[in-house]
Amino acid sequence: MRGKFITFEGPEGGGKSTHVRELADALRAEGHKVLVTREPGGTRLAEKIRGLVREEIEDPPVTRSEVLLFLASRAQVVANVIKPALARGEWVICDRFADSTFAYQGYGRGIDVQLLKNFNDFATEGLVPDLTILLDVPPEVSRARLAARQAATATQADRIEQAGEEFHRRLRDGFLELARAEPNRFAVIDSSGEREAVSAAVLAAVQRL
Ligand code: T5A
Repeated sequence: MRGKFITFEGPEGGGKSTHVRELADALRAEGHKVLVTREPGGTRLAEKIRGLVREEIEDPPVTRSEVLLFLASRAQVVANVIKPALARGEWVICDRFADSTFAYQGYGRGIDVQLLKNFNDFATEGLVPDLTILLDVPPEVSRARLAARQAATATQADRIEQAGEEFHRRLRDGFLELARAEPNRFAVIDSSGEREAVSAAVLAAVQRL
């Protein structure tokens, strides 16, 4: 039997990486075989693309190149990692997937979302998650968490994190609009509260699946 495909989406600092790890542990404890991956990334080539899109460089990608880089990364991880694992009957949890392209490059950068959906279908051969967990946080919470993490780890905001406040507001609204359009696929969880409460809401959404 084909495995289940779950994606985590949302603005930066929403707790995706944290809750991806916690959900994977919980599913493994129930005896499921779970593969965790992320976007951009998840294969050798896709991890190199991750470096390219996040790096501060003199000639940053123009928006159209940025789209193509994310899609190239997605095509690699879908073909070489996600689809084979699902075919083996494993559960796959992916930290970001297609909705990030629609939110960041579509609502955020202004590329036509329908055009992005068509390109995305080409990259994924039509693969759609069984469940998408949208960890929603307002920009103030997102900024505060990222600042705290940067201070703790002595790191800097990457190229996309540095995009302005208006951009981050648009992409958050974009995520919420995507969720409203597909209520059966999305579970929207307020991730500004306590971590334990968010974990419980994530587990409840997966239980329904
Ligand atoms: N991108 C990606 C696109 O533009 N288009 C695309 O198509 C794709 C796929 C990827 C970047 O690329 C962009 C989006 C991104 O800008 P990334 O590393 O995946 O980069 O980006 P982020 O989503 O920014 O990853 P983060 O690690 O910053 O955010 P997470 O994973 O949402 O958050 P997490 O779990 O690391 O938590 C952040 C901090 O908050 C704390 C954690 O301990 C951590 O310190 N935290 C909480 N604190 C209080 N209460 C809670 N409930 C908390 N949950 C977590």
